[in-house]
Amino acid sequence: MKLVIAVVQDKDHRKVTDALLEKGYQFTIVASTGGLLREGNVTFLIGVEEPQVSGVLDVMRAHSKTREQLVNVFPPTIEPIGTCIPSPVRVQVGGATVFVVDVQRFEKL
Ligand code: 2BA
Repeated sequence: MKLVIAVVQDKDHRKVTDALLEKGYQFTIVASTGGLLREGNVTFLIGVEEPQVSGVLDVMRAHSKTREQLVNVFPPTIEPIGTCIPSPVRVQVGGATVFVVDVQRFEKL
């Protein structure tokens, strides 16, 4: 068995949820926050047998969009706090960031 861990942008999570349900996958949704942007995203935990992994990845590909976002980067400075000017940098976010890990044991107790 495999566990697919997929981080999806907030804007895409409903479409991904609907598509996973439609295809009959079982999953858990965890509210999460990106370390860089500090914005809400959604992490899906999807337990599947190995042959189903590619179907899950197809859903992620089909429903998670790549977007550009501006992030403020504060330059390292010796100026007093409050006097440095953040410079906005464009980063590309998404589609989905996906990890596929082996499940050693799966039980419903
Ligand atoms: P964030 O951490 O908010 O990152 C947003 C985007 O900023 C990333 O998009 C990436 O383009 C850029 N970024 C983040 N950290 C970076 C770094 N150290 N160097 C260069 N660019 C960086 P995505 O790659 O599409 O990631 C979207 C979200 O997926 C991330 O939100 C984070 O919540 C999660 N994620 C990505 N990679 C991860 C990893 N290796 N481990 C755990 N979570 C990850």
